[in-house]
Amino acid sequence: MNHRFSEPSSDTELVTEARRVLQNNLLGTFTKPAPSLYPHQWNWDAGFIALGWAPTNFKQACSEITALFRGQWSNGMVPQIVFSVKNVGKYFPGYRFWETQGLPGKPRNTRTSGLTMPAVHGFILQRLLEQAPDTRAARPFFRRMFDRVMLLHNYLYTLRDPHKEGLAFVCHPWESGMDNLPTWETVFETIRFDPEKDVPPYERMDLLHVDAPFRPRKESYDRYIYLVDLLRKSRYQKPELWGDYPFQVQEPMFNAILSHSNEAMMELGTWLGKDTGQLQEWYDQTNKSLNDKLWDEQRGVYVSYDLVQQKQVPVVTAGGILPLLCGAPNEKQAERLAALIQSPKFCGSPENPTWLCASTALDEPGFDPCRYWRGPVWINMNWMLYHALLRYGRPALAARLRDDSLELVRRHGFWEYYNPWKKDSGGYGSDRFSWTAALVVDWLRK
Ligand code: 9WN
Repeated sequence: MNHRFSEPSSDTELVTEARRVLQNNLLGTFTKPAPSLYPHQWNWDAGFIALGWAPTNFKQACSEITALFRGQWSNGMVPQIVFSVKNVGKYFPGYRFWETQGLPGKPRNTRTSGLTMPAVHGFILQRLLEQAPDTRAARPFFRRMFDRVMLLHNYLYTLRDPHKEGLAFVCHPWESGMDNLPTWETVFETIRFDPEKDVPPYERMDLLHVDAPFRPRKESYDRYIYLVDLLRKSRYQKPELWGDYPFQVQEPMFNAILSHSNEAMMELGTWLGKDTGQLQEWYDQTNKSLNDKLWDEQRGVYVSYDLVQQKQVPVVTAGGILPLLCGAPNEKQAERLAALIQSPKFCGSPENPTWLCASTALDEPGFDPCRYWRGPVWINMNWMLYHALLRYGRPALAARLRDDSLELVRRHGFWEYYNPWKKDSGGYGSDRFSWTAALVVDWLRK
């Protein structure tokens, strides 16, 4: 069901409504991503959500990050989900399914999943510092978090980068945050398993909240659960596990975010008087490898690389444009990426135009405008693309991404994702979605 504002809603009304969404999703130390679909704390959500609190409640913004890092494992991994103990909402896979309890290295007093997510925390911290009402008072928080984020980056550059290339792999689609990209289907086609025998019994909860055509198909869920089962049987993250583990993919957005966080951490580190040499090394190496290994010259976009099959996965997604965020592309590449967003692959045609920016290119065989990550517009992607395009001196195109995002929210409300086709415009997934609200606040803050 699509909620509409009584149009036209002013920016002030929009921000007031956005703050109400965050307030209603607040569960004490953290804010859940959505009222019922996602009742716990999620990793990259926490980062975007912190930006929504920062202008009016800086303490809560810091609390989001602190609460998330309470779940950090001793090897540095920051989990995809930190489960709420109080709020036993219906979510699958719940805490027990992950079998992480009692694992050495997992903090005993928190309940977490066994995967990680895009490392947005470095650049979120930098943006929080810019908004700190009292930087002196906030210094201990930033000092603590700097060390925690260093541990996380170290984890990604050691346990997730077997060839020491500066490119971390994801071991599950959920780690990418873009769980249902057609990219993963291409990878899964190479993985042999029998859904009858190799997938443990499970019961989905997402379909209690969202209609099936807007969520992943059963085949995709079987694959997600198959991988979780492999990981939990191996007790997670043991270096020797990766030898024959079938899903190891270097994805461009995941690495662009990590790289951008490295450069943000360099600034933060300089302010804190820390040595930033390691961050510089990581930053340089990741940007170089993004270009050497993930750039697809024919398509003029970055694509994923399957470490098991040792080949690129040629699927065009919005994530493939995001290395603009960390400064990896040269001007020629940037020109091709900017041209790609404005081409029919993302813009449609004058007769059938879109809102920017579809998560998967419109002409990909796996494109689906309403099924999550197969095509819908996501506000966090648009927010990152906005900053990426500003970095490369394209303010008009950046403004278009921001304006399209705000217009979608004005017309439909704070949805998890939106149909990119203007003729079928609408919001899907969960309504009153926290990061949509938070990033509207960030865009419209004075
Ligand atoms: C699995 C919480 C999360 C986001 C992801 C989004 C979706 C979860 C799910 O919701 O994933 O992690 O159950 O579908 O894909 O990006 O962090 O908002």
